Amino acid sequence: SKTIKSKRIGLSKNDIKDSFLENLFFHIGRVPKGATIMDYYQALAYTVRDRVFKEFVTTVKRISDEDLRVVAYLSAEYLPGPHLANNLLSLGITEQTAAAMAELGIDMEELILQEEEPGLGNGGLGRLASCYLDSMATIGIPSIAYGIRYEFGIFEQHIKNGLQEEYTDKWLQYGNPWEVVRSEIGYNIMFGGSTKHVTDSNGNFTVNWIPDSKLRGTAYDTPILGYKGYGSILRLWRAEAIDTFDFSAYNKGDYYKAVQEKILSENITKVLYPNDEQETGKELRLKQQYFFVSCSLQDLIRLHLLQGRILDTLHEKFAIQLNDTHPAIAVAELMRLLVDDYQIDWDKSWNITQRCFGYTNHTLLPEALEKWSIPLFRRVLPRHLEIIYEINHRFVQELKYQHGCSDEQLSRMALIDHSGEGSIRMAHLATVGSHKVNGVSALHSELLKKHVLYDFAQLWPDKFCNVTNGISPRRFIALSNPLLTGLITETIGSGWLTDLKELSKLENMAEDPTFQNKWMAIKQTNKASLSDHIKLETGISVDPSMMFDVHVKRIHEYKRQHLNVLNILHLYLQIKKGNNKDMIPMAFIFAGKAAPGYFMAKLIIKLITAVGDLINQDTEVNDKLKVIFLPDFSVKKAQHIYPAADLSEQISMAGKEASGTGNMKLSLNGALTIGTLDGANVEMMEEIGMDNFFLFGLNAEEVQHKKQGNYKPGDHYVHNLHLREVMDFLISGALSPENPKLFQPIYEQLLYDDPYMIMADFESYLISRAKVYEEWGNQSNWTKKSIINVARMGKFSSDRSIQDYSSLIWKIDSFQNRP
Ligand code: DL6
Repeated sequence: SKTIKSKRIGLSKNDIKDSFLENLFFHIGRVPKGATIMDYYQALAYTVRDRVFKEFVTTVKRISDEDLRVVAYLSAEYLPGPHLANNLLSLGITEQTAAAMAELGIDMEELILQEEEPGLGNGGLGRLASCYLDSMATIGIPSIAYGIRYEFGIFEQHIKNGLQEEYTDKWLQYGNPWEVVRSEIGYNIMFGGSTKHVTDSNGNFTVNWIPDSKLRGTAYDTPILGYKGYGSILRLWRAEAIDTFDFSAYNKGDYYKAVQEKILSENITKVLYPNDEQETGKELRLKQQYFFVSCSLQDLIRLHLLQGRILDTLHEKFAIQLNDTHPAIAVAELMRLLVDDYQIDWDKSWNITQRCFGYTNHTLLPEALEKWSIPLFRRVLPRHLEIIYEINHRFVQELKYQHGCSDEQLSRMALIDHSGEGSIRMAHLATVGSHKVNGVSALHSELLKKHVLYDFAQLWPDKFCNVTNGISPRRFIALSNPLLTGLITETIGSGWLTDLKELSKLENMAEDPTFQNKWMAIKQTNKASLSDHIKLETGISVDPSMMFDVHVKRIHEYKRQHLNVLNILHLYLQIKKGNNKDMIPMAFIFAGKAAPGYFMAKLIIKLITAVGDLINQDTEVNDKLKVIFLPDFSVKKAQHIYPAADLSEQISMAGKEASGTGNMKLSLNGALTIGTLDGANVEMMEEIGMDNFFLFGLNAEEVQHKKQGNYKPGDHYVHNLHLREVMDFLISGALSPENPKLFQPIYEQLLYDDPYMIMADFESYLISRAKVYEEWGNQSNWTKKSIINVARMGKFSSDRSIQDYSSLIWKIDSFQNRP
């Protein structure tokens, strides 16, 4: 049995081959003859999963044996990307697995392509959570991540006639070999109804919540393996009915009612919400948040008590991190569990609660700061409303009597906003209920203290800190860019994969012509491969010798994809006028999803594709310019794009992008950045140096100042000829002959309102771009800057971010630092 065991998890080519055939037979019920490519993918996934489990089980045993403190990461979104290639990398078995498959006549790369990625997030926030899981497992921070197992993740984006269309995501259609259902780990979750306050004959006061519906959350576990490191777990909750079948209804012939409860319950985890809709009225969304939070907290309490501990020490065992306000209801839920279910007194419960939680804020956008209407809250979570009122009451008393706050301050800081029908400010609940609050870049953390949470920062300056975001170099360099990874490793060794600062050793090579040639050749190969991909997806040919100017991220007005488009139109008009002698051939590559209900964002996609249609077909222009919109941006697609970029567009209006992480991914793949002083761009520029970064635009303070003054976007139209030309062109009908007024809303908004200061930044953008063209003209110099960019980006590893969280907030030591 020993040999079977070791064979099952062995890492040699032969062991992998044997396990693969075994899994194909026993798991999938197939022999190679007659197996489909999907059968092969699944068999390989099980083969790799077995090996991942070994590491995972070892880590769990160590956490339990050594009784270690654990991070519980609560996030409503994750974007892990495909697991197979990442797990092969983490296990260090990519080569022998490819060889094992080759011996069976199978191309491993083809199997890797079969995997549907779990699109359980909208964008940066979800991907950040997955980078952090990767880093916690790599460094060895004991961790468990909790979330929602959405049956349908982020919609699939199709582009038809230049417009975005949304289709249901089908990530589970062929099953999911990476997860294990833990049917025995499940919790009952209650909704609605009313509360009953009871004092018994001994004078003990209790509150009973009498819900009007209940369902069950079941755990689905995906093991996560760090790079040559430790294990962690992503535990996602699926909603199920407690009684899946109502026999009495069935017996009465009401077949629909017999399964109605099952359908209603399962709805809770059916679909990921795109992040655009108005919060008010989104009952299902509130239920989702509460559902996953309650399951997770009940699970933590179970794990804690299982070890024979008492709840008074919950905060000693767990550091619970709230990823934005989506899980902020956890503050009230933990109070309910401690006070109502475990009868711990309020003050002690509050002390435990505050010491458990840390809260990360990811946005300053007022429309993204969650608020729940009180009538809705009362309907869905009546007991929590009472608890929040009580937290608020005590907090307001403290502000008034201990800190002497004015009525104005009280109403600004309260958890309840009394305007209209009244609402609960979830960011305030998270702030009051946590011992630490952090922003995600230095600038964002400062702005958080200066604006959105100003009063709280005045009151509790020590509560606030910054943890600048980071990205996983495994996912976004090693997996995405194997050629660059090879060159870097051959030059400085492989230490950089777990200590990104080691990239600084590349700086010595920045001016070495042989190294530069290798660097350029790799970029060229990556561009050629992206060109093939573009051709396949869109039918458009792009010459890989063009400069690849890349703007990939969610489509949002504050991210200013339309500023980029105005410049493209400017270039187009220059060519048309014959001013194109020294123009550098450029391919503008866009990708990103617009929230389905966000009219302007969808119009911006239409604008990009319309400009593309005009330019790509015009033979007078298309050897100088190409405009591509790659549909359905995802982690998988992003991995093709980042390695091929020459220029990275990070052009949000200063003060709006909390951090950005695409900026880091592109720069770490050798793209130079054109950007504003926003989010983490600021720190990137500090590290990389002004000479190697194309800065432009107003800074956050100037934006603020202009907004408070008498900003007239039309003045820029009047004074800047180039701007006037492109704006006039926008509504000339040339872009949309069938509907000449199509882009009028963009035109009018820019001219008369311009909330994102596009008109104000246009000229500065063009000046900065002129520097880009100049630098591009000297390819050796450009390559030197590209190498320097990579060499100086060591700070932006998610390993560093996790170390910061561990030391500043969680006070958790990694396995690496333990004897
Ligand atoms: O922190 C991750 C990511 C940042 O990089 C982006 O700058 C920021 O926009 C994003 N924030 C959100 C918040 N959304 N909501 N609600 O996605 O977080």
